[in-house]
Amino acid sequence: MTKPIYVLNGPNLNRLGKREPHIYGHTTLGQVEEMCRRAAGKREIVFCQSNAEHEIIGWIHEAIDEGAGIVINPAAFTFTSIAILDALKQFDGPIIELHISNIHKREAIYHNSLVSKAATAVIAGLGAKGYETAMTAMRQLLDQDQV
Ligand code: CA2
Repeated sequence: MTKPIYVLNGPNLNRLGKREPHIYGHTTLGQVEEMCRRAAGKREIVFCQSNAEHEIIGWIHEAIDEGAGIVINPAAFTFTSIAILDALKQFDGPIIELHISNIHKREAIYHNSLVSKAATAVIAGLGAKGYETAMTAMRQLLDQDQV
């Protein structure tokens, strides 16, 4: 059986498309999920969002046991959560860290990602389309490793 790709989303991303469209665009998280499912092709995806750190850690543990790859937009936890970094470090498969906005163009508090230290690759600044790019890249990474 082929293993799924986990697509994990952190705090406030459930509000996507509803507030601050000048930064995050007009696409809702529901539309992002549809986009990811389409881009995943035949591969199953587990798509989740939570405002709670412990839930995201729980899904990372699940991915460690059952998953092929992780695409994660940790939102504000990117810069604060050593717990998420520690969980991701236990994962053997590819990890793509994703941000809708270009975090490096923003205020200094958005510059130092802890999660990047565990990521295989980082995508930032492509808007919601970045999720599609991440799924395509993840499929290629998994195909090349035949996972
Ligand atoms: O650009 C991204 O994807 C971010 O991960 C979004 C986070 C921010 O803390 C990161 O630095 C960059 C914030 C998510 C907030 O989501 C909202 C969505 C709609 C309206 C307001 C906030």
